[in-house]
Amino acid sequence: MIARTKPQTKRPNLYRVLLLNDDYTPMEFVIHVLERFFNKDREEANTIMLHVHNHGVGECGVFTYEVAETKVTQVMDFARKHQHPLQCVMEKK
Ligand code: TYC
Repeated sequence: MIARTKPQTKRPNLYRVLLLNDDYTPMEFVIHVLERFFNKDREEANTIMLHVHNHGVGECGVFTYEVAETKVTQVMDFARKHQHPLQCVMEKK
């Protein structure tokens, strides 16, 4: 019998975390979310926020499943706490 070995490295599934546009969440709040939960500097946060504002959806980062799920929960809890309708979702890459 010839023993075969599979290549050992398997890449984890990755998930995009996305912010969705709405008409009510203040731009400044979205920038703060991007700084606080996605470690963006002010300039990049502003760019992403404007992209979402203009295109309806935008990527905040790419993570493994558990990390992505945690980010979504943190953002949704934070938005709810401040009574903003901001929506954050994840999708498989
Ligand atoms: N459209 C919002 C406004 O004009 C700003 C906004 C940007 C809201 C990004 C949500 O994910 C969002 N105040």
